[in-house]
Amino acid sequence: MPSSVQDLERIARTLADAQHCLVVSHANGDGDAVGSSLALRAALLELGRACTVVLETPAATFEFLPGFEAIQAVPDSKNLLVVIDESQGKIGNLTLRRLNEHRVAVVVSTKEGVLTGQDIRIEEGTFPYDLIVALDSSDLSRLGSLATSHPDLFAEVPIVNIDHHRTNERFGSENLVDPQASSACEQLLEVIEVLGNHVGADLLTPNVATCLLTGVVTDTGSFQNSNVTPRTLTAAAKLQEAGADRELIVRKVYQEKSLAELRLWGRALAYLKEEPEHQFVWTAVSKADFVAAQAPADVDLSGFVGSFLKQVTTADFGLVLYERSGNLKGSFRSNKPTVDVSILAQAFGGGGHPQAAAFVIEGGSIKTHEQEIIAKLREIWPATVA
Ligand SMILES: [Mn+2]
Repeated sequence: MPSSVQDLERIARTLADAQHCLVVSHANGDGDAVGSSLALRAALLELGRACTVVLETPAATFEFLPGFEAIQAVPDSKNLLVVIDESQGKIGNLTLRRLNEHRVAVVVSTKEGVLTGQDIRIEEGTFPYDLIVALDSSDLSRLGSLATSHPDLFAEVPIVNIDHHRTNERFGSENLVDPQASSACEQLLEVIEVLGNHVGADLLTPNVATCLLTGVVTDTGSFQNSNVTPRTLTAAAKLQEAGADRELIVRKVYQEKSLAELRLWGRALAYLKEEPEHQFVWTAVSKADFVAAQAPADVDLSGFVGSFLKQVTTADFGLVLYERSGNLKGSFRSNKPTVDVSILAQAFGGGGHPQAAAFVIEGGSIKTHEQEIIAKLREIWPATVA
């Protein structure tokens, strides 16, 4: 169901009421995750609110987006409360005094009666955030280790969940889940417009627009995928009108490739395999390939399936398997509007969209899993009768 005006207004009111928002999205952030997070940050800063973005290993491709340098790997912890019991004496003044390089004292002067150490207690305070916004994430485990390593944060602070994955678990205290949206960025544009109307300010600055257009462009495979609707194109037109730097996005995302990345793609192309009976193509890139190509370990090969394997007209879908951080990652792209690869990714514990989906086998490798994965695909992907 597309979001109703009431849904958008409800989310906008919640955002307007928050003083310090924590924005999170899935690990190994792509253009939609990083773009939507930084767009929301820029809009909230414009509104005079505080905003912290925490992402686990966002793709370095998106370093060009305004605010990327402010992304934190971990959230700020709870503050501490120094609680003073004034029944024996009244506080006159509180000051900070630096004692040496490592020690600072809180100087408490008394204006009436006597205060002693027994009247002072340290208590656990609160998180600095009064709202969490999760973007482009179907469930909290997608955030990487963030939710599991900060369980109190996610239990205590209300969560707004804005996402376009069909499999979204509606984990938020408020949910804006719209599988018909091309991207979280397309949804967020609508939210930011309503928020702007609500507070009487134009929040769609050129920086916000550039971040949002990045997510729309990358999640639609440059407007090639079947998730593009008239609403997507209207969103893109609005963003361009608002000053989005389309040229910068195209250059940084599609044109600038390092020599190492091209060498890696060369190895992936050389290994390309075809399964004619079952109509799919796949390739596998090992850790040794990354080393031989002198490519950084965080190169995201899903772009490779999008650029090359999609061109194989005889295939229903393409798959690239690659080893990253001790795990085996699989990235699917559908080559036909009728082929839903999210079902295939789900068979390996992953998920995604009909046109683009992925899975991770923890501790997996090409050597131990490639044949097993291909055998399973042969089983689940029916051979078409010519
Ligand atoms: Mn997305």
